[in-house]
Amino acid sequence: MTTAPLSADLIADENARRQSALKDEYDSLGRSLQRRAVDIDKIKRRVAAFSVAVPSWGAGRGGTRFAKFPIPGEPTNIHEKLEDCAVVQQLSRSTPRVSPHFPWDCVSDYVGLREEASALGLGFDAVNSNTFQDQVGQKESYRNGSLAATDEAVREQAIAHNIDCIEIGKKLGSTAITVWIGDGTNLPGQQDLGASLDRYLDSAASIYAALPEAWRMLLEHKMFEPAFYSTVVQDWGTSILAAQQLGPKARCLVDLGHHAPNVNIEQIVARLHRFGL
Ligand SMILES: [Mn+2]
Repeated sequence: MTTAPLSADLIADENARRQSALKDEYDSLGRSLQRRAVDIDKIKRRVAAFSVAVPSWGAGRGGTRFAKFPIPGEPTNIHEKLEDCAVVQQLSRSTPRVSPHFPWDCVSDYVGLREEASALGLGFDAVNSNTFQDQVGQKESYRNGSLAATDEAVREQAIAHNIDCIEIGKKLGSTAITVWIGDGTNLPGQQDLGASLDRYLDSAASIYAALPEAWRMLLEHKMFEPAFYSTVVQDWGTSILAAQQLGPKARCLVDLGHHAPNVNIEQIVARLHRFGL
């Protein structure tokens, strides 16, 4: 029994109003594909099997460290975000999972949160850690980096946060953690480019060691931002080197918005796919 926000009757009524036009267009498409010897049912089965996770921060106004312009009715906590994600799932039937972000989505009872999501017809996908901004009451600052920081106490704090996220994910039924760091430099010579990667790899190995069986660690790269001169995990080259060094549970996560102009992102994904990364 689910408690989805939209009533089944409302969706059925709205669907019924569009049914005949949709059928007309679908049948036409089917005939068009048939003339090219393409079976529409075969495509339909593949599309039906495809699903994506909605990031919890995708509900609402978005934005991270940039200015945020409020909109009426935007969700203010994970409970309201789940409701919005449930609406997306009800309307699309292809987004059955939510990818939460911590500490933004922290609650006191994760077993309860999982039940709440389940009642909305949702499950949880990869948990996301956040060491790219300081949180209220946090002991060490990430202003000079996190997993690759020169200060060991900062690295320890960042590692512990990621392991906390894994522990939360276990309660939520997640099987992956996404790690993106904002570590980098603004000027040549500000940091040793080799040593900073070594520190990142050491820290990442500590997180990797805390992964349960069947979990994955998704490494996200980003060319620039917030650093202007160098970013520690700046492209898929560094990402794949890190994934290969960490082990088979590590994979490269490709954010379409994290590359230079004119970069062929499809080709990057094809290359990573070819090597199972
Ligand atoms: Mn991203």
